[in-house]
Parts: sequence; C-alpha cells; structure tokens
Amino acid sequence: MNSVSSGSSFVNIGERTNVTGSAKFKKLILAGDYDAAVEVARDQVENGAQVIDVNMDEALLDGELAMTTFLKRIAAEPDIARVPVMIDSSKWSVIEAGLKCVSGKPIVNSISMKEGEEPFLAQARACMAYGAAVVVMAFDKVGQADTAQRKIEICERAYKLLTGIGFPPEDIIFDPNVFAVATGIEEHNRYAIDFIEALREIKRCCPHVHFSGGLSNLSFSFRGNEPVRRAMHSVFLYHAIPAGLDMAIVNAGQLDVYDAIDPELRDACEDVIFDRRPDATERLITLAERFRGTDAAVEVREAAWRSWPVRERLAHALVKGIDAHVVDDTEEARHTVKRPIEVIEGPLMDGMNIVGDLFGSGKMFLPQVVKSARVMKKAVAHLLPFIEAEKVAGESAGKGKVVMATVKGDVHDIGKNIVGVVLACNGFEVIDLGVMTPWPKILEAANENGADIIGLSGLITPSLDEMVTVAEEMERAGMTRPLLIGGATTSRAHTALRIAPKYSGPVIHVLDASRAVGVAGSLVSDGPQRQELIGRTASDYQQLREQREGRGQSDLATLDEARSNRFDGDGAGPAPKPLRPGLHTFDSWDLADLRRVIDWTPFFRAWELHGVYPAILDDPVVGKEARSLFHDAETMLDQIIEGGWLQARGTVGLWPAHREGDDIVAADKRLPMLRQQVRKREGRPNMCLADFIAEADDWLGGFAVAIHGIEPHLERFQADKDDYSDIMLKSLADRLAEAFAERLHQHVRTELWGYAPDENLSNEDLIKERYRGIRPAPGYPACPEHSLKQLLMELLGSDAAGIRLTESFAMLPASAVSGFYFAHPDSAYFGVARIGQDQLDDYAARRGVDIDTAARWLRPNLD
Ligand code: B12
Repeated sequence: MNSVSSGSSFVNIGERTNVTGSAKFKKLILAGDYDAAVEVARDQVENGAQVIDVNMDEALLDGELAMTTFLKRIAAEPDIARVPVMIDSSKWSVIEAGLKCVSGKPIVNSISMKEGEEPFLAQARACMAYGAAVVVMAFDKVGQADTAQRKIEICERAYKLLTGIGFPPEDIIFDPNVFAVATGIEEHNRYAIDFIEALREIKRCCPHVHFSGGLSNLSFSFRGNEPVRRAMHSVFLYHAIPAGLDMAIVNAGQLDVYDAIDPELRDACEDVIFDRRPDATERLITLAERFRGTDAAVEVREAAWRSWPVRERLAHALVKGIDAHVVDDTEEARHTVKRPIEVIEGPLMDGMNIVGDLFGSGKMFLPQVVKSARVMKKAVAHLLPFIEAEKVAGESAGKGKVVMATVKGDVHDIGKNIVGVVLACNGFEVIDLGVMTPWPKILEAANENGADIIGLSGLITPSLDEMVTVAEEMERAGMTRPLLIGGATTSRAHTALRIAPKYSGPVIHVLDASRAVGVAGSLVSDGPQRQELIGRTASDYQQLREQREGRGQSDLATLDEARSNRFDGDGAGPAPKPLRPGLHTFDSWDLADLRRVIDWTPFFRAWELHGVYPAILDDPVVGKEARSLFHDAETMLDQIIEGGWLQARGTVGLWPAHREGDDIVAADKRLPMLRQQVRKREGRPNMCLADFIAEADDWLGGFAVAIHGIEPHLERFQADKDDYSDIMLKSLADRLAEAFAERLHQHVRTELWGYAPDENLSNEDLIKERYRGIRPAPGYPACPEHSLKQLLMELLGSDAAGIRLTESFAMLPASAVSGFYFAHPDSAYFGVARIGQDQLDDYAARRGVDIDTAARWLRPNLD
C-alpha cells in the first residue's frame, strides 16, 4: 500500500465491479454488456487491485445469474483471473452460486451472526467445503457492532465458534465495521478510533486472523468533496494498517501519500479520526471547503514563507524545490540589485549553496537536488535576457565551466545528466553536449567555451575505447584541462590502465554524482587542494598500474582444455518445439500491463536512493524521499499511459537451432559464443552458452524490445528547464523496457514457445528469476561481445522493435534491451571473464573479422 506509505503487505480490494458502489458497472450489467464489464475488472487489476470484489445485489437483476455469468467471464481472462475474487452479496444463494464457478481460492463477503449462530456456522461449513476464506462482519442478533467493546466481543465469539468447527483461522477476515465520522452526531465521534482500537485487541486474542474494511463509509459526510475524502481515507489507513488492517475495499488510485497531504488538512483529519478535540468535526467541515475541487496532496499552499523578504523566499524555494513563484520572486529580486547577474551571484547562489551543503552532508537526496536545480534553471532563464542585454562578455555565473558528453556510439545519459544537475547546483556552468558525441565536437566545445574541465560518460564497454581516443586527441591538441571519466561501464582500473597513460593532463575516474562536486570543486580551486587531488590520483593510478604489471594474471586453461571441460547438459535432450515458431511482432504492448511487472529497485538506485523496493519506502533515512519520488513516478506513469506518450515495441523469434562446437547455428545463422577459460575447481565446468543447445534438433529464441516516442516529451521538459521530469521520464522508460523484456519472456515461456504453460509467478518471483530458462543479452557477462546484436537483429528481421544500432552497437531508442532465449532446464547466467589469445584468434575466425577488430570488441575480456 505504497500510496499511504505503510509499506506493509496491505492488500487493496478493487471496488468498481460492484453494482451497489459503481453506477457505471451497474449500468453495464443491467444492459447485459459483459464485455465492457470485464474491462472494468481488468482496469481494476491493472490499477493495482490485488483482489476484486464482485457484487450483483440489485433488485432488477437475477443476482445468481449475473454473478455466475460474470465470474465465468473473468475466469477466462488470465490477467484478471490471477487475482482472487471476493464474492460479495447479502444473499447466501448468490454467494453459493458464485462459489460453484470460481477457480482458485475465493473470498466470501460476508457471513455474520445476525440470524444467530446456527445459520452462521452452516454457511461457514459450506465456505470451508469450497476452500474459501470468509469475511465475518461484526454483526449479531442485536445489530452491527459500533463500540470497540462490541466489536471485540462479537469477533471473539465468532472466532471461537469458527475454530471450534475446524475453520482455519488464517481464512477468517474480520470486518469490524467502518462507520461514518464527522457527521455532527456526537455518538459517531469515536467510530474510527474504536475501529482501530478494536483491531489491536482482536488481533491479540484471535491469532492468525485478518482484517478488512470498507473505507468509503468513513467519509460519507463529505460526499462530493473528493480531496477531503481521499485525505481521510489515506490518514485512516496510515493508522489502521499498523494496528492490523490487512486489506480494504478501496480505489487504490484514489489514495494520497500521507506525507504529501496538506499538513493542515492531515491534522484536521487526524483530529476527527482520533476524536482529539470537541470541535474536530466543525473544523474539518470549515477547512474542507477550501479543498473542494482541489488536489489536497499536491497543492502547494500559500504559506507563511510567502511573506518573507525576497532573498529568503528564493532560498526557501530552492531548498524546497518549489517553482511556483520563482520567476516573480527573481524579477522582484532583480529590482533590488544594480545588475541582474547579482541575483545569481547573491540570493540564488546562497540558496544553491545551502542545497549543495545539505546534499554533501547527506541531509538532502538526489531527487530533491534535481528539483532544486529546476527552480534554479527557471530563475536563471528569466535573468538571461537581462544579463545579455548588458553585454558584458566573458562573464561566468559560476565556479567554473564543465563540458560533458556521452561519447560516440553510446546513447544513455541519465548518469551524465544527474552529474550535470548536481554540478550546476553547486555553482558550475555545465555545457552538456548530449549523447553520441564524436571527439572533435567535444574538443571544439571545450575550446570555444573556455571549459575548465571535460567530463565523459559511457554505459557500454565499446565506449571505453572511445574514451581512450578522446584522451589521445586531447593530448595531440596540446590540452591540459582535467578529464573526468564516469558511467556504468567505466572503472578506476580502466581509467588508470588505459586512459590516463594517453593524456598528460589530469585524468580522474568519478564513481558517482555526489563525488563529482568535490572533485570538480578541487580542480577549479586556486588553493592547494587542486594540486593535492591531481598528485594523489596520479600516484594512485601509477600504483595500480605497477600492481597490475607485477601481478601474474590468473591461470587460464587453453581453449582446448576449457572445451573438454564443457558443461554437459545433453542429458536433458533438446527443448520442446515451440507452439508458435518463427517471428512475432508486437507494435504496442499495453503499458499498463508492463507497469505491473516493473522492478522498482533499480529505479531508486538510479536516483541514488539505495535500498530494496518496497522496504525502501519505509527506510528510516531515505524513506520519506523515496515515497515522494515514487509518488511522482506513479503520477508520471499515469500520464504516460493515459496520454499514450510512449509505445512498447517488441519482436520475438523462435528458430530451429543446433550446436557446432562453441557456435550456435540458428535459422542458418552462425552465432559464435565465448567460453570461460579461467581454470576451475574439480567438477566445475568451463561454461559457454552453446552448451545449453543440443547438437541437433534444438531451438533458440531471440528478442528485442524498445520504448519509442520519448523525444517530444523530453523536448518539452527541456524547453521548460525541467531536469527533474526529464530524468524521471528517461528512468521510467528504462523501467518499462526492462519490464517489457521480463513480460515478453514470460509470454514466450507460457504461450509462444509454451514450454511452461502453467507457470504462475508473482512479480517478486519474476524479479528473482524463478523460472525455467534465461535471456542473456549481448553485453552482459555470459555474452559480453556487443557485435552479436548485429546478428541478432538480422535474425529478427529488418525492423526488430524499430531498433537502430550505433557504430558501437548501442541501441536506439536508448530504452531498449535485446537478447537470446535459452529453454534448457539447467540454463543459468555466468560470466565469461578473461579469455586467452587462443580464444581471441579462434573467435575472430569464427566471427569472420580480423584479429584487431576482435581484440577491440573483446578488450575488457582480454585484460
Ligand atoms: C538500468 C540498466 C539498463 C537500463 C537503462 C540503462 C541506463 N539507465 O543507462 C536498460 C534496461 C535500458 C539497459 C539496457 C542495456 N544494458 Co544495461 N544496465 C543497467 C544497470 C543495471 C544500471 C545502470 C544505471 O542506470 N545506473 C544508474 C545511473 C544513474 O548510473 P550511471 O549511469 O552509472 O551514472 C552514475 C555514475 O556512473 C556517474 N557518472 C555517469 N556519467 C558520468 C560522467 C561524468 C563526467 C562523471 C564525473 C560521472 C558520471 O555518476 C552517475 C550518477 O551517480 C547496469 C549495471 C550497473 N549496476 O551499473 C547495466 C549495464 C550498464 N548494462 C549493460 C548492458 C550490456 C546493456 C545492454 C547492451 C544489454 C542489451 N543487449 O540489451 C543494453 C544497452 C541499451 C542500449 N540502448 O544500447 C552493461 C554494460 C557493460 C558492458 N559490458 O557493456 C551493464 C554494466 C550490466 C553488466 N554488468 O553487464 N541497461
């Protein structure tokens, strides 16, 4: 339940497939439009419902018929049928009819003791016979339980009766009745707090049970005021979940992040829920009017800070990342100084210094810094025309100038952009040349702008060579300015061994954005720290080189020896013939479907928030920022999906294949694979992907996926100086690309190849790769040579997922993944690691290229 930030295993029960709660659903069912009604269910599941509540209690309907028709229809939809159904009716006959036609474990909503204990137990026995869990309402012959004491007393009695007939306690879900609060009737004031208190006590005295509740009742007196209802529900859940509430019937999309709710409204809701003051209802009613028709969670209120002096307002806006007033405030500040540049040098830089200090001391996190940068950029953009009008040439607003670029052949730039933003926040002027930048352009830009530093970025290994080229060209041009190296594929070792020796100026590898500021700061300072850093790094790198020279390389087996120690998987026989061999193209895979299988942990890592999702949302240090970032990500995903911003295109091929030595021959194309050569312990094979393919009559799959359509949106964000949204969209597109690779692989296993038709895995299982088969990608350690992408694309046809390869075999669009499918039951990932000259020669011959080219492509595996 991320939207209310509990991070627990809370379950949302979708409430739209209920004729009593949804006018739209009722209309569809009354009209017999079951196709459209099924879509309502799908929509719920896509929007995060983990159970769907189905209710057909409508006087004009044959409830039993409607229930069974609908349940049968959704049972035939795999993406809906994977979530349990809650059969909801006040009529037992409708429930029983429903129980007869659900597969999987159903939940009955509900039974109670309102007719007495005997009928209650009879219904419970019937549920038990169907293996169903039951919602037990706190209701007896006297009526619905309203006080904490009555709730506890009824639930305890029901628990004893149910466990007495052998009903599994973990299948009991108590609903202790959520009633409306803030109704103006004094007796209602304790309804919410009584519910929460009762949960705690029932949980204690009835072990293993679960709790559910219908949330909409709570805010009934605020009908028509959605923002206030959402806030009340979110606040209520925030407190009820830790007390034991496991699930609730709720529209998951209509909850707010607790921390993002306007504090005044949040307090007022808490006053009501906890019955904290006699005038709580009155105050909430008064306040509610202010929020009618607004979005309480995101509204940036005109708070006290708006009356502060302009310098302080600017600092506050920068630190908090609020851009709503920054242009007005900058304009006001401009009138208080002689020259517009002084606004930048004065209040704006003061604000950014605070941001830099907070980030440097770990009190502020990257997403906040990026939001601050957006405010700064807007302010500077407003001032620029005035500064230019003054025509004072050669003036720089910052500490120093950095020219940054992702090198030729490489396409990814999230990391570089983050570094750029962080440097800009710390007073540097950053000239970002974007991606696929050839070296002449980098040198030219550095000269033209009088840059103090050049920074290079690269994601894939071929970029390492390109960085060496840039260093060589800087040397040839007689440059002396420092060269910074960064990006996922770079390392201190590669920088020391290969790049630094080519350039006599300072060369420094920078691990991440937070370190970039210190390094760049020292490099532009006049003080001793510049020489200190340069000297320290140079001797550090020298030491590394000496160590490498002195150190004997790990012992390699000869290629022949490695081959005779191959992995023998032939016992398993060839893979089954795919149900649908050949090529399959998907022009626009449903993004809402992909959203469900996103692996969020790398998303947070990209924003330098370290931790595993979902636990990160509750992390004591970064939890608050993680929740806020996640909220923004979810909001943008809604926009991406609803606005059709992006398209997921994919191609799959399933080809007859066989092994010839270390080559895989698929559909007559030879794919040379690399074999581990590092000597292994006794009994450990020297692996090669070809080992997973039989010598005859086997099958190999291949795929490419890409997320298209990002450019106009990035352009819009760039025009709006909005780095935060720019980086957010790119990182979401990457997540969607990876989710698509995961989802397509699942589709292949269960349907296209079909060797695992009954596989039914949760997202966590998918992330942990608990399935048969692997999908190594060219560039990943089992298959490290990037040029195989060329062969893969040829196999996949002329327009595989609309992907184009650069000269370094990077894929465009940037959010793209491609790889091979192996179905062998023992197939597993491994790293090829270092190979010998014998394998290099052999590979060059098999791949049909000269040794130099092969050596260039395999450089990281040769060192
Ligand atoms: C997420 C991810 C993806 C995502 C998105 C990539 C991205 N965001 O850039 C997707 C799914 C699209 C992807 C695809 C591929 N990936 Co990938 N991917 C990763 C992963 C897991 C994380 C990269 C990431 O986003 N990090 C977060 C960002 C913010 O960090 P960053 O880019 O490193 O930047 C930070 C620092 O490096 C530094 N920095 C960066 N630039 C600069 C510049 C300067 C001047 C300075 C000072 C500092 C600096 O500061 C940044 C902020 O802290 C890495 C593995 C890993 N753990 O690094 C593999 C990895 C980068 N991918 C890899 C590969 C091979 C691929 C593919 C080729 C696979 C394929 N065949 O499909 C494709 C290529 C895509 C393409 N378009 O061509 C390899 C690359 C190594 C190699 N052998 O070439 C890696 C290292 C995995 C591995 N272990 O093999 N990938």
